[in-house]
Amino acid sequence: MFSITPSTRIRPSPFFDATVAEGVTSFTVYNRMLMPTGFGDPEAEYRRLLEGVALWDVAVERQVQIAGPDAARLTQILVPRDLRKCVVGQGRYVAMCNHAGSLINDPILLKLADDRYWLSIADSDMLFWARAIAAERGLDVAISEPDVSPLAVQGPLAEDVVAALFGDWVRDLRYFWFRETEIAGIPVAVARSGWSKQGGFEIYLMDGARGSELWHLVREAGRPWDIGPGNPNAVERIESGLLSWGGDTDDRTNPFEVRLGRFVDLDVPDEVVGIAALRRIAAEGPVRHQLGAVLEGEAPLQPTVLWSDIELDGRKVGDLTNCAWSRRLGRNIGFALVSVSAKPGDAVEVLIGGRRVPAALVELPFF
Ligand code: THG
Repeated sequence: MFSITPSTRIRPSPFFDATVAEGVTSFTVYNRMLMPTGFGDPEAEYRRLLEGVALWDVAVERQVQIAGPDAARLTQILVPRDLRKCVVGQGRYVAMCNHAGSLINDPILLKLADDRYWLSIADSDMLFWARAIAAERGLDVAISEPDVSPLAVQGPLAEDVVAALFGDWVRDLRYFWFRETEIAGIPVAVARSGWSKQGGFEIYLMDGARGSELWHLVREAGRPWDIGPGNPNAVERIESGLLSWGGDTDDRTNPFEVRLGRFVDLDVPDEVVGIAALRRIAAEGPVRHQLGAVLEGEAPLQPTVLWSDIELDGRKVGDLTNCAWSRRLGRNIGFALVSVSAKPGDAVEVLIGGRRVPAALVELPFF
C-alpha cells in the first residue's frame, strides 16, 4: 500500500483525529480535503444507516459564503432557482450551472440573513467561480470560505439522538431548514439534511478547533441508540437515487438530464448565469436522461470507477455512471445516463470488466 504525503494543499477536517480514533480505513479526496469512506465493516455501516444511526465526517462539504449589500442579488445570479420566497433559516437544493447550462455543482443553499448566504458545495471550486462572477458584474459582496464544517447524523434514529443533544425543537425542523445554536459553548447550526434518504441532520460546526469535542458529544448522546461511525454510503445513495456531482455528471450534463429539472425555474431574471441556455434546452428537450439499471447476476461485481458503455441493439446509447451491489435487491444496480431513445423496460447490455452484462432499464429511484 501507499500513503498520502502531508501537504498544506490537503486541508485537515476538524473531525480527522476523531475518525482516526474510530478506526477509519479509507479516504477519498474531495474539495482538497480527505473524507472518510469506510471504517472496515461495510455491511455493519450499511445496516447502521438503514436501521440505526451513524455519524459522518462531511467537513468536505465546504461553505462558500456570500455576504454584503449585493449578496441576495449575486446568489440569485449564481442559481437558476427562484429564491424570492426563500426565508432566513431555510435551505434549498440548487443546481449551479455555467453559461452553457451545464451543471457545475449541486449545493445546498442556506440563507443565514437577508445579506448572507452559504452555498454548501459538492466537489468543485465554487469559491473562484462566485468571486469571478461577482467581479465581472461589479457587485458589492464579500466572498469567503468560513470556518464551517458539517457533521452528519444519519439514519432512522438520528432524530432521537439530535433531539437528546439539542432539544425537541429539532423534531419540528423542515427538510433543509436550520437553526443557529450552541452546544457546550460550541457554535453550530443544526439542519435537517444529509446525503441519504434514511432521514437525519447535519450539525455545521462553526469552530474548527472543536471538532473532536463535538464528535464525542454526539457519540455520547447517541450511545443509547448504538450510534457508530459511517460515511456517505455509496450503496444507499444509489438505491435512493441521489446524484453525485462529478461522479454521475460530465462536462456537458445539464440539470434536466439528471432529474434536477424541478429545481430549475425558467422565469428567473435574465441575468442568472446559464438561464438562456437552460430555456433553450428545456424548449428543445434534453438529449439524455437518467434511469436506473438492474444488472443480471446474483454476485457482487467489482466496483469500477470508470463509466461503462451501455448498448441497446448493439449500439452505444449512454453510460453506466456508477454501480453497487444492492443488498436489498440482491442485484448490482447503477445509474444509466442514456439517450432519451432508451426507455424504462428496455433490455440493454453493459460493457463492464471486459464482459457484456445484460441489464434492464428502470425508473429512479430504486427505493
Ligand atoms: N451536505 C451538505 N452539503 C452538501 C452535501 C451534503 N453539498 C453537496 C452535496 N452534498 C449536495 N448533494 C445533495 C443531493 C441531494 C440531496 C442532498 C444533497 C437530497 N435530495 C433530496 C432528493 O433528491 O430526493 C431532496 C431534494 C429536495 O426535494 O429538495 O437530499 O450532503 N451540507
